[in-house]
Formats: sequence, C-alpha cells, structure tokens
Amino acid sequence: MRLSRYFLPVLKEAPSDAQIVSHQLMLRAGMIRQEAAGIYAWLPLGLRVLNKVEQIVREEMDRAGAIELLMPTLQLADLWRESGRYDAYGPEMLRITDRHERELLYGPTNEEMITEIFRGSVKSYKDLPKNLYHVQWKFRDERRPRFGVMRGREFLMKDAYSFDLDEAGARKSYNRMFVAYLNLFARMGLKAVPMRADTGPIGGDLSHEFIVLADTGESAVFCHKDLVEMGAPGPDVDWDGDLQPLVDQRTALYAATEEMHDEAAFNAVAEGDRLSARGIEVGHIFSFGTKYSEPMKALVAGPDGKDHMVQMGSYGVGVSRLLGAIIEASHDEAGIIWPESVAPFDVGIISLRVGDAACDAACEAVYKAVHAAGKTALYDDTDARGGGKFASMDLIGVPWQVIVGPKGIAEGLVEVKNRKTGERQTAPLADAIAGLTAKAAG
Ligand code: 5CA
Repeated sequence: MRLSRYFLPVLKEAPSDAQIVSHQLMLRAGMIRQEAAGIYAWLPLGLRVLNKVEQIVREEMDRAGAIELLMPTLQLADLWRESGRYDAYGPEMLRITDRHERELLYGPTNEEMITEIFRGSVKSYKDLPKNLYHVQWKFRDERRPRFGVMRGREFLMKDAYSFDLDEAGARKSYNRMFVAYLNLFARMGLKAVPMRADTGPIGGDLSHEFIVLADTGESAVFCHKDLVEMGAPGPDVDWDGDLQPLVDQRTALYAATEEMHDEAAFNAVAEGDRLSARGIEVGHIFSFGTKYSEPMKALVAGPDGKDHMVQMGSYGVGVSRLLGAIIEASHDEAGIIWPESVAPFDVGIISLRVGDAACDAACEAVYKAVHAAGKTALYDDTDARGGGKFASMDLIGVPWQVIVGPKGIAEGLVEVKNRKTGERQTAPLADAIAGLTAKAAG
C-alpha cells in the first residue's frame, strides 16, 4: 500500500476522553473512530489487524475440529422465550420491533439460535460430537461502555458451541477448546491465563476465563505466578486424544477471578508465588450441560434407542477486545509494537526523498520484493518530513522498517529498523531485501 493513496488519519494527540493507552493509541493510529458510545467504525488500518486476529482465531478453531458457519445478528424474541432468557437478560439486550410488530433482538450471544439450528437436523448420537462456531458482531447495551474496543456495545466475538451425547464427551469438547484457546492467544503474543470464573447469564457450573494481565484490566484476578509463564502446548497435540493432563497442568495451580476468589485457598499458595493483579478477559468458556437443550428440546437418539438431551458448552473470544489487549501488552512511548503475527503491514518503507530517482527505485524494489514474498508493505511515499514519517511508522507499530535516504542509496545502502528493539542496521539494498523478505516470511 502506498501511503499517498491510503486512508490513515493519524492524530498527534490523543483525544482527552481516552483513558487507557490502547484506546489512545488506536485513535491516534487511525484504527477506529467512535460513532456513538461504545460503537466504532473500523478504519482501514484497524480493520487489517482485526482481520488478522480473526483469522488466527479461525485457524485455531478449525484445527481443534470446530466448524464455521454464520448466524445473523438479529434474532426472534420468541426463540429466547423458549429458554426463558428473554425476560431474564434485562436492559443489556437491544430489543427491536419490525414493521409487522414482530419482536426481534440484536444478538448478545447465540446459545438459543445454535440450539434451534442443531435440533432442526441432528437426531442421532452418530452425528455427535459437533462444535459449530461463527465470528459475528454482537450488541450488549453495556451500562458503562468504556476504554474503546475493550468494553464496547457493538463488538466482534467468536462464539463456538459444542454438542455431545454425555458428560464425558462434553468434558472432552471443553478441553479441546481450552487447549485451542491457549494456542490462539499465544500466537498473538499474549500470555493468557485460564482462571476459574463465574458463569453469569450464560449459566452452568464449569467455566474458565482467559485473562491477560494488565494494570488497566477491568477484572481483579488472583493466581499462582507460574501460570503466567507456562506457555501454550502448541498445535501438535493429539486433538482426538486425552487432553485432560494438559488442562489439569494449568488448573492444578490456583487461579480465579474476583467472583470465584477463595481467600483461604489463595493463602495456601506460598507467599512468594501469589499474584494478585488486574487483567483483561479475552476469552470465556462454559460447560452448561442441558441448560438450553432441556427447555428447547434438543434431543438425540442414543445407542440405547432412547432420547437424550444433548450436553452443551459455549466458548467465546472477544475478537475486537483482543486488539486493545494486545496493545496494552505491547507498546512504548512511541506507539504500538505489533507482534508480527497480527501486524497491519509486515514492512514499512520510508523514503526520505520522494522524487529522487535512486530513492524511488530502491523503495520500489523493496515494495515489489516484499509483495512477491507474499507479505505486505506500507510505503510512505508522501512528501512529509523524515521525522514525521518515522513517528507515524512507529505509532502504527510496523514491525520492520526500511529507511531509504539519498546519501545512503548513493552508496547502495539502506537502513533496516526493528520496531520492537529499536535496533537499526545499515545494509546493502540487496541484503536488506533478502533479510526483510526472509524475516517477513518467517
Ligand atoms: N456465549 C458465551 C460464550 S460464546 C458468551 O457470550 N460469553 S461472554 O459473555 O463471556 O463473552 C465472550 C467474550 O466476549 C468475553 O470473554 C470478552 O472477551 C468478549 N466481550 C464480552 N463483552 C464485551 C464487550 N462489551 N466489549 C468487547 N468484548 C466483549
């Protein structure tokens, strides 16, 4: 992308109502624009990152055996009357009436609809287990939308729903999602700790929140400090095998959100290992048995020939919230430091003299080579001053930057900068291209 043709409305100063750094940086970097309280337009740069985060979530869901579909944002109120949640949900639900006076709602979550889809076609245990998911916009009329995309009213969620014949099967499905979550957050450079959690309006008795520690987080959390550095199992686990040991390894140590906190159990942890901190909830998984299948009559014939209510679970990831969480975890005074896996562009190209034949040719060569390697570059071909170009590229957090100036290029040299370490290296153009395309490909 050539910056001269792009739409990147960066701001020098953060608007005064943005209280936390991720919100300030997303506004300054021209990623989002507030359209109403808790409702944002995703500007081109923000959308690129959102799409990358969404794609990582999708790949890890698919790897764990979940199947993607897409449900609508609008749902019939009558569906929610079947589960009893229409009245229970309260003012967070946006209720809408169409021209026929039919009551609709903008979905805050999809347990009812997926149960309705499931019961319409699955009738036998032979079709189980199943895990269906989608990535779709949700609306919750939060009392206090704040911190930008962290607590929005309209937000993007990945929500998966599992269906099993019995409790043992449901536990396996839960474990698959538990492990998939460890992997997907790690791919975004996040250390997300699973913690025992309250189930709120979703229901059930087994639940974990995945928490990224951050001082600006909305949740108070308590855990054993070893959990933070435990790392993810990686993609090569046996998805059809027994994942319980991996889950046990992470649930044996104390970790709980404020609602589930047990002071006595926490105090049993050695004092030096106790971590009492704040965190951002980036994911939440639930196992709730027959809470929806019972009232909504989602039954399958079992091997015994009898009807069984399916055992269900639901598994949410805050896709749009993740952008805020990643920035909270990875920034400096100059701006965002994107992990390479979610960066809006792999390489930034800064020309210090646009119009100079040698500079233009070198920039074009880098630009072409990066794209030929299957990666993306943002080429600052504007006539802004060097200082401003450096500041913008750092603000938007492009991981690798190549700087082309007339003096250097006269000797065939360019500079390559790593956004994260700040390290700069001068190199012959060809070497820089080879290094950048190899790095970008990594
Ligand atoms: N149906 C279940 C799981 S699919 C569910 O809705 N769970 S949830 O309420 O915990 O939401 C799932 C995830 O969405 C949360 O972990 C959080 O990361 C994200 N989320 C929830 N509310 C908001 C909000 N107002 N703004 C941004 N993200 C949110």
